[in-house]
Amino acid sequence: MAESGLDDQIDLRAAADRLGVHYQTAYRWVRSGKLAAELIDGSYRINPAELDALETRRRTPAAHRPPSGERLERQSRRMHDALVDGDETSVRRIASRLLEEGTPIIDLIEGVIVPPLREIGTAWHNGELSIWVEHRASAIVERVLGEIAPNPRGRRRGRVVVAAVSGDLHSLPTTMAAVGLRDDNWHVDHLGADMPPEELLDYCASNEVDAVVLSSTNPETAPLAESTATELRAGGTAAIVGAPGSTLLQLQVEARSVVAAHADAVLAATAR
Ligand code: B12
Repeated sequence: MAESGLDDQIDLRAAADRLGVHYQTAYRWVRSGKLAAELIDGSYRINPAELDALETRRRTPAAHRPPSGERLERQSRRMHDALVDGDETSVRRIASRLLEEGTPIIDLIEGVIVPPLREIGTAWHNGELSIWVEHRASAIVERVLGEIAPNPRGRRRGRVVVAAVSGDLHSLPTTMAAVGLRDDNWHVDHLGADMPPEELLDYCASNEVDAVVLSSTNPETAPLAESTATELRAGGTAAIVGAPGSTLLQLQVEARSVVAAHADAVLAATAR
C-alpha cells in the first residue's frame, strides 16, 4: 500500500463514492485484493493514493482487458436462463463479475441484458412464455440496474431529464437511458414511464434542465413522444427521442451534441 498517515485514510463508503461505484462493489474489490485497504477496529480504511492507482488501472484499456465479445455472448446466454428462471442471485453475480472485469456498463446492458429481454419479449409475444416470466425478469433487471448505476464524478456535464410519455409503460428503457447518461457524467432526473407531456413541460419550466431524453418503446405512443419533443424545443428545452434498437452510445453522443448545439444557439441569440 502507498505511504500515508492514518488521518488521510478514508472509509469504504467514501472510497466507493469517490470511485463512483456501489458500496458493495468497493467491498468486493477490497475482499478480492483489487483495492488495498487496512482493517482497523473492524472497519476498512483506504489510502486515497490507492484510489488514484485503481482509477488509473480501470481507465487504461490494456491494463484491464475487458471481456471479449465471445465471453459477453456466453454470459448473455447465462443471463437469459437466469432471468427466465427468476434467479436473481445469478443475475447479480453475472453483472457484478463482468463489471469487475472491466466491462463498460453500457456494454453490459446492451451486450448481456438487452438480448435476453428481446428474446423473452419475442417468446412472450409468441405465447411460449407466460407474462409473469417477463414481469419477473423485468423487475429483476430494474433492481439490478438500480444497484449498478454509477455515481457521476466531479463536475457534471449538465442536468438531463429522462422519461417516456403517457401511454408508454416501458420503464426499463428509461432506466437504461438514465444509467447510460450517469455513466457519461450527467446529473439525471429519472421520471420513468407514462409521464404526461404537460407535466414534463411544467417540470422543465420550473427546473434548470439542459435537455430532455424521451425513451420510446410502444409504437402507439411514438407520435406523442415526437410531438412532446417538438413542444419542448419550441419552449427552449433541448430534447431527443430514442427508439427500440437505438443504442446507449448513440444516446451519449446525441445528448452531448444537442446540449452543445442548444448552448451555442442561446449564446448566438444573446450576442445579437
Ligand atoms: C418488458 C416489456 C414490457 C413490460 C415493460 C416493463 C418495464 N418495466 O419496462 C410491459 C409488460 C409493461 C410491456 C407492455 C407492453 N408491451 Co412490451 N415489451 C417488453 C420487452 C420484453 C422488453 C422492453 C425493453 O425493456 N426493451 C429495452 C431493450 C431490450 O430494447 P430497446 O428498446 O432497443 O432499448 C434501447 C433503447 O431504447 C435505448 N434508449 C433508451 N432511451 C433512449 C433515448 C435515446 C435518445 C436513445 C438514442 C436511446 C435510448 O436504450 C435501450 C438499451 O440500448 C419488449 C421486448 C423488446 N424487443 O424490447 C416488449 C415489447 C417492446 N413490448 C411490446 C408490446 C406489444 C407491448 C404491449 C402493447 C403488449 C400488450 N398487448 O399489452 C404493452 C404496451 C404497454 C404500454 N402501454 O406501453 C412489443 C412491441 C412490438 C412493436 N414494436 O409493436 C415488444 C417488442 C414485444 C414483442 N416482441 O412483441 N412490455
